[in-house]
Amino acid sequence: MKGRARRFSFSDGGLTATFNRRETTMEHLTLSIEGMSCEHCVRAVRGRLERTDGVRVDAVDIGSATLDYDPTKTTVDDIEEAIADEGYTAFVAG
Ligand SMILES: [Cu+2]
Repeated sequence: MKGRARRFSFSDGGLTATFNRRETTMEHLTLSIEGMSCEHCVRAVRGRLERTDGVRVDAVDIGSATLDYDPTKTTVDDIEEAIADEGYTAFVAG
């Protein structure tokens, strides 16, 4: 019965899409960051990312950052620009 209910829900595309949006799918992102050289840089980048709407910081190290972001609130470009505002150059790793 459970399986049947789930199947029915999946066959209703509109309803499923609405439900998924409300769930909010976070995207994972790993950035390489040029220009970072010490703990001050780590704090500057971390602080800026934490103030960026829709971003949840996982880790910031010298030269890299990993985070999750809500694509309905921000974009990779916005995140890279925020880091650029702090004076560093970020790009998607990998
Ligand atoms: Cu530094």
